[in-house]
Amino acid sequence: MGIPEKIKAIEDEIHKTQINKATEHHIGLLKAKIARLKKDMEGDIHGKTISSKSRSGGYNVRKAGDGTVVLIGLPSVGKSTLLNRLTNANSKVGSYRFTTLTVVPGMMEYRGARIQILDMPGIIEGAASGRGLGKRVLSVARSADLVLLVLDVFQPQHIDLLKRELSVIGIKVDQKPPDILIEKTETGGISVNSLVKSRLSESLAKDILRVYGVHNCRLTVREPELTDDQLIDMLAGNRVYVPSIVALNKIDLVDNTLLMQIRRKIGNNFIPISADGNKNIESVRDAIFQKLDFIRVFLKPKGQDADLEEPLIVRSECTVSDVCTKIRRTMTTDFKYAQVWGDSVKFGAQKVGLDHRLADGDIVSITKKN
Ligand SMILES: Nc1nc2c(ncn2[C@@H]2O[C@H](COP(=O)(O)OP(=O)(O)O)[C@@H](O)[C@H]2O)c(=O)[nH]1
Ligand SMILES: [Mg+2]
Repeated sequence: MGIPEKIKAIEDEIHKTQINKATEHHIGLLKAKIARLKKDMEGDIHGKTISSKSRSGGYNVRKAGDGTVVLIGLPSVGKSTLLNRLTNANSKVGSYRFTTLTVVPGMMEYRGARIQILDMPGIIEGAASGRGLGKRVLSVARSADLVLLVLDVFQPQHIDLLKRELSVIGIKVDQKPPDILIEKTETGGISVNSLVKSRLSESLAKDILRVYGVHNCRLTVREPELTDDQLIDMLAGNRVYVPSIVALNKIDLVDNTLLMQIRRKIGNNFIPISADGNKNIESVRDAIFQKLDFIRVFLKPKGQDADLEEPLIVRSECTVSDVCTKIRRTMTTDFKYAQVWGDSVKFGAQKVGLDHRLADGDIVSITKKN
C-alpha cells in the first residue's frame, strides 16, 4: 500500500469513528499518523517554493526588499487592482475569474522601506486540499512576513474561509505558536511536565510523540488549551505564524448602513477601501508598514553629521550587530564600539556593544578597530 492509500485508509477510519471521550485518544493518534505520513510524502517542499532555483514557472518568486506581503483573497475581489495601486506593478485586472494565473510581484516604497507585495491567483474553496492551482500558490505565501486578506464588500464572511485554507497548508494567521518545549534526552522514556492543567492527556501526548519517533524526551507544557493538533503541528515542524491585515474592498458600491452591518458581523478589524476608486489606499500602506514593525535607524559617519535623509530600515527587534551586517557583511569583525543618540539610550553619544537593541529614530555611529 502506498502512502496516499494509507492516508486514505486512516481518514476513512476517522470518519467511521464517533467522536467522544472514549475515542479521543484513538482519533488523536490517527491524526498524528496522518500528519506523519503527509510529511514523509511531501518531504520538505514547503518553504522551498520561493527559490531562485526552483523550476515552478510563475510560482517562483525571489524574496526582495525589507519585507514580503502576500495578497490573499477569492477571485475577483480586487487583488490585482490593489497591487497596482500599492506598487509600481502592472498586474492584469479582469472582470472574469482567474485573470492572475501566476504570482505577480510589485515593490511598494513607503517611508524609506521597500516592501515586496505578491499578487496571488485567487484562492478557491478547497484549494489547500489540492484543488486547482491552489496548493502550489498557497505555498508561496509561506515565506511571507505578512498576509493581506482582501475581501469583497458583499462577501465579508469569506474571511473565515481564507484563514481556514491557509491553516490547512500550515500558515497560521494571527496565532501564537503553542507554548511547549520538547527536550530530547538519551534515555529515560518520555516525561511530561505540565505547568498548567492541559486539555491534552498525558498518555495521548506520549503516543503522539512516539508516532514521530521520539521515545526519550522531556515535554514541558505551559499551554492550558494545548490540543492534540497543536502538538502534531509542532512535531510536523512545518507551521509558520504570520500576522494579517484585512482590507474590505469595493466600498464604493455600498452605503454606510451596510458597512455597519458588516462591522456587526466580522468586527472592526478591517480597512474599508476602494482599490478601483483609489480610496483609503494610504491607510493600507501605513498598516503594512506598522504591522511589519519596521524602525528607522540613521547612520552618522565618524566626525560628520548624521544622514537624516536616508535611514536604514530594519525590523524592530534589531541590534547594533544587525545594523553592521546590513551595511557590510564583515563589519561585525572590525567592530570596536558604537555610539547611539535616541530613545534606546539614557544619554546622547552613549557607547554600546553589538548586542544593544535599537529604537525607532536612533542615530548610530560605528567605530572600527584600527
Ligand atoms: N466597484 C469596484 N470594482 C472594483 C474595485 N476594485 C476592483 N474592482 C473590479 O473588480 C474586478 C476584479 O478585479 P481584479 O483586481 O482583477 O480582482 P482579482 O481577481 O482579485 O485580482 C475588476 O473588474 C475590477 O475593476 C473597487 O474598489 N470597486
Ligand atoms: Mg488578479
